[in-house]
Amino acid sequence: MRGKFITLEGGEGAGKSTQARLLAEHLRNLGHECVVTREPGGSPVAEALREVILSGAAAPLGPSAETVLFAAARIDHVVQTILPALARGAFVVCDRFTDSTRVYQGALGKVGPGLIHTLEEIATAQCRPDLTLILDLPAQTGLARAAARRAQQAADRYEAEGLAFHEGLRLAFLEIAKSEPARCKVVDAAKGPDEVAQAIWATVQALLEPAAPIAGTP
Ligand code: T5A
Repeated sequence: MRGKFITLEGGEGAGKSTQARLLAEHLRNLGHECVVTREPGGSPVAEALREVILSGAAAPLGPSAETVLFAAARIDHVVQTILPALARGAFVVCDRFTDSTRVYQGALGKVGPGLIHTLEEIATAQCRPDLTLILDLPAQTGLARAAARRAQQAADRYEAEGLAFHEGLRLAFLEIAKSEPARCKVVDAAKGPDEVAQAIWATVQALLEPAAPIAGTP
């Protein structure tokens, strides 16, 4: 049986990596195989492309070229990491996926929906998340958390954008949640890590339960 594909999305410092780790621990404690991965990255070629993108080296090429690079990384990630794990029946918990492209490059980078959609089709090979958890919190809070974590290190390509950009990200993620309510669940990420983990677990549990039989069927 195919495994379950769960993605975590949201702005900078929303707690995606922290919650991916906590969710994987919980699933493993229950005896499930769980692969934790991330984008950009998650496979050797994609990790190499991550360095290029997040260093800002590709920024002068413009948002469309960056979108192509994210898609190229995703192709390798899906083929090398995600699909094999799902085929084994494992849970895959992924820190960012296609919604980040829709938001960062699409809504904020002004790359047209045609290119975003075409590259998404090519890169995902019909591999869609079963559940997307959108970690929502004020942009300023997320940026403060991200800055505290990186200490003296420089902000990366997108973290360095201004507050208006990050507030725009938040709104764009909430728009996606509104347009795809069956797949996306919004989680209040301003609470403490344990409370956020509990809210996430309540949502993920539904994926573990077998679907109720339809009345009248054998
Ligand atoms: N990108 C990515 C695109 O533009 N397009 C795409 O298609 C894709 C896939 C990735 C960048 O690439 C862009 C988006 C990003 O800018 P990244 O380094 O992976 O870069 O950055 P993020 O995904 O933003 O990850 P961060 O590491 O910044 O944030 P997280 O993972 O959301 O947060 P986390 O868990 O590392 O926590 C940050 C700090 O806050 C603390 C943690 O201990 C940590 O110190 N924390 C909390 N503190 C208080 N309360 C809580 N509930 C907390 N949860 C965590």
